Amino acid sequence: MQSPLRHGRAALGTTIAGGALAALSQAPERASRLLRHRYPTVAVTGMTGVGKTRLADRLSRRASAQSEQAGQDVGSAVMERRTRRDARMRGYRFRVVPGENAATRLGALDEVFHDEPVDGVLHVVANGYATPRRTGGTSGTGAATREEQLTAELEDWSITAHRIASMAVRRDRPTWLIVAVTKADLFADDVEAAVDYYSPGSGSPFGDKLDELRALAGGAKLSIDVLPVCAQGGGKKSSDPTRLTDKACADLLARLELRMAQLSGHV
Ligand SMILES: Nc1nc2c(ncn2[C@@H]2O[C@H](COP(=O)(O)OP(=O)(O)OP(=O)(O)O)[C@@H](O)[C@H]2O)c(=O)[nH]1
Ligand SMILES: [Mg+2]
Repeated sequence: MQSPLRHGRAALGTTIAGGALAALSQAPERASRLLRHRYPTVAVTGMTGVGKTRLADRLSRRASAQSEQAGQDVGSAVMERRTRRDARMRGYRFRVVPGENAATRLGALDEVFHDEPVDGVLHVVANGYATPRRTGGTSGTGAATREEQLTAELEDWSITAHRIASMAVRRDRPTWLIVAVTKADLFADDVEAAVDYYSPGSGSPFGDKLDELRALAGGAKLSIDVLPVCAQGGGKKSSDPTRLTDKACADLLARLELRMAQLSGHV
C-alpha cells in the first residue's frame, strides 16, 4: 500500500509541475498584458480628410509625408500603424483606420474593434473642414460644402459608434473614447461652439448619437471626452483672432496627450 506521505509528495510534485506548466503557458498572455498596460492600443477613426493621419503622426512624433505640397492630397489606402514611446518606456500603439474612400476600411474596422480590440479610441472630427477627396475612380478635385461634410461625418460616426458600443459591452474593463475636434486652427474663434456640437448632452445631431452610444455601452463601461486640437497650421505670431498661434496649437496637443496618459494610467 502506498504511504500517505508518498502519495502526498507525488501529488505535490504534480501540482508544482502543473503550476510551472500553467505559468509557462500563461507567459505570452502575461507579456501581452504588460504590453497592453505600457503601450495600450488606440484606434484612430473618422471620415476621410479629417486629419487622422496627420494627428497620429504628431502624437507619435513622426514627420508626415508632405504629399499635398506636390499638389496631390491623397487619403490613406491602408491602416497605418504608429508607435509613440516616451522616456519611461510607456506610450501608445496607434491604429489609424483609413477613411471611407479606402477599400481596406471595413477590414481595418473589424481588426480594431473585433479581432484585436483596442484599449481606447480617438475619433477625429473636423467641424466640417474635412479635406474633400475624390472617390475612387473619378478624376478632378473633390468639392463639398461644410454642411455636406458635417452630414457625411455624422454618417461615418454612426457606423463607428456602433462598433465601439459592441466592443464595449463585450469586455469587463472600461473603454475610453476621445472625440478629437481637430483643425481648430481653421476655426479659432469658434472652438467652443464646435466642442459643444460634438459633446454628449448637447442636443446636436452628433451629441444625440453620443448619448445613444453611452446608453448602449453603459456609462460605467465607456468614458467620453471631447477635446479641440490641431495637428498643423496655426501660424507664426498671428495677431489675427481667427487664427491660432503655434503655441496655442502646441498647448491643445499637450492637453490631449495629458488626457490620454490619464486614461491609460501613464500618469
Ligand atoms: N489646417 C489644418 N489642416 C490639417 C490639420 N490636420 C490635417 N490637416 C490637413 O487635412 C488634410 C487631410 O489630413 P489627413 O491626415 O491626411 O486626413 P485623414 O483623416 O488621414 O484622411 P484619410 O487618410 O483619407 O482617411 C491634409 O491636407 C492635412 O494637411 C490641422 O490640424 N489643421
Ligand atoms: Mg489618412
